Amino acid sequence: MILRNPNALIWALSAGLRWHVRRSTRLTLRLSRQSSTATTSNADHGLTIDGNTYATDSWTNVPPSILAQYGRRLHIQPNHPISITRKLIESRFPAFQNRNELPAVVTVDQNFDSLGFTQDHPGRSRTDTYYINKDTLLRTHTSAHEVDVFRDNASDGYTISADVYRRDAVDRSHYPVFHQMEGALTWDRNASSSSEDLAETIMSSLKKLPKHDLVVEDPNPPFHEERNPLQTKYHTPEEAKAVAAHLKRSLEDMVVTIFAAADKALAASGQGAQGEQEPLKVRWVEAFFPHTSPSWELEVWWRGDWLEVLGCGVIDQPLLNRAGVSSRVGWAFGIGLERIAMLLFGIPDIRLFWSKDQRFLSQFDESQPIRRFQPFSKYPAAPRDVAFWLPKSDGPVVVDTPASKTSAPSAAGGQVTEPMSSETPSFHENDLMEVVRNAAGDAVEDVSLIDSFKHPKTGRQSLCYRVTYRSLEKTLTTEEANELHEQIRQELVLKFGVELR
Ligand code: FA5
Ligand code: MG
Repeated sequence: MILRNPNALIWALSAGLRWHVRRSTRLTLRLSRQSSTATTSNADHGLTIDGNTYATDSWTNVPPSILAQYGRRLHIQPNHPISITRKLIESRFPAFQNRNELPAVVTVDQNFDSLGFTQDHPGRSRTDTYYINKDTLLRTHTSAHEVDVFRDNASDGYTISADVYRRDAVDRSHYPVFHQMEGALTWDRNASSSSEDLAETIMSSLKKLPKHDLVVEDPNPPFHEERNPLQTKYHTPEEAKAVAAHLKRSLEDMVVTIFAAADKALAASGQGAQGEQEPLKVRWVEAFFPHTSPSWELEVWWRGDWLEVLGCGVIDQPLLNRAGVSSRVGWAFGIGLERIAMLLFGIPDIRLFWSKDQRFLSQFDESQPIRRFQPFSKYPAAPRDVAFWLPKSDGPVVVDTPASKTSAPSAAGGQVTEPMSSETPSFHENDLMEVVRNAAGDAVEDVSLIDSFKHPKTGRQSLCYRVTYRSLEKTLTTEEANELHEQIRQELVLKFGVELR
């Protein structure tokens, strides 16, 4: 059975035992992990993050490997490609207020409730989200701050850039810590004499946006009763259409700007003519977020596949009401800064952003035009497979999660349809990903399911994952790869009771 609905409670081990396992994992960590003074963890005394100590409880699942990465603030590091990308996007929204220092520890209310996430939304599960305790977590998206910033009502438009945290798949475009930028623009209904007047105001502001000649695939209707509904209680069709048109054009303009810069960099590097870059292709696909309706995702054609770069939509009106700005109407988006930076600079692997290697860092200079990243090394890959029988159980098995797929469910919404609630999975792939990350950290480039098989007689399920080891810093010896792999195999037995094959 292959399904994807992670409404899960997987932490089968008691909290105490879990911490024990985690702590011993940390002690045996062999690959370089950034150490950070921003955090300390202690099973008995709670977790201290940015000087605040939080009690831990049975919900706690944030591991030392994540805390070790806390506090780097790559999005505001001068000359870091994430920061350069942020500034370039901000420059397309010159009238917006930019908020770039909001702390990562938020409440369940901020991250989920305030945005209208249902109680059974998969994003809330501990398979998808890093909890500090049952009320407190590491934000999974910058939307966690929307209601607070709307409540401030300091400007019509704003951006929020920040580090966000997700228990997610492992591959070249997914990392458990990454950076998002939220952007929102609202209009005050009270400044217009009528609904028609409001729609017209928005349309005339749209006409002032820069034009582009990008080919955009957008077969979607402005809204769809079942798939992507208009908020009929609050918006007229004309209002929603105007907001959506303004939103899409603004984001297309941003993408065009990014790619113009990327193209220039490519040409300057001498790879322009017959380089890897194909003509820019983008498309809009329908999406679902609890905090917008209708909603879309924007995808860009990248290295032979559609890569999702952002989610967006017409802001849920009850959300604005909760923020005390019920007369405002508008749009919001959330974009993955790593994904954009990878396109912009030609950075092939998301792990590189965390590198402290001068061969990486010295290539970026915010006072200069964007320059193409020159790979300084490519160490050999060491693939190792792990095959195992799952323990017998009636619960669903969640595998083949959409690491590189588009329009996937995620810790922040984003799926095409509203998530269905389901039983607790007996095995969730994200837990395997976490075991791999804690044991081998950045030495792993990719983890993929390569075989899934149900025994016709016994009904037992067998899974096989390929873990591709490849360090960005050195050649891993056969022994090193074997040792990491063995540690992972043993931990799968210890944690999930699997039987190795
Ligand atoms: C969200 O996080 C929504 N909060 C976005 C949003 C904001 C929608 C405002 C509507 C209004 P999503 O889970 O799709 O949506 O993530 C947004 C973007 O973050 C993705 O398009 C992708 O670019 C990036 N992203 C998601 N997961 C990862 C990951 N593990 N590593 C790197 N980038 C990621
Ligand atoms: Mg998404």
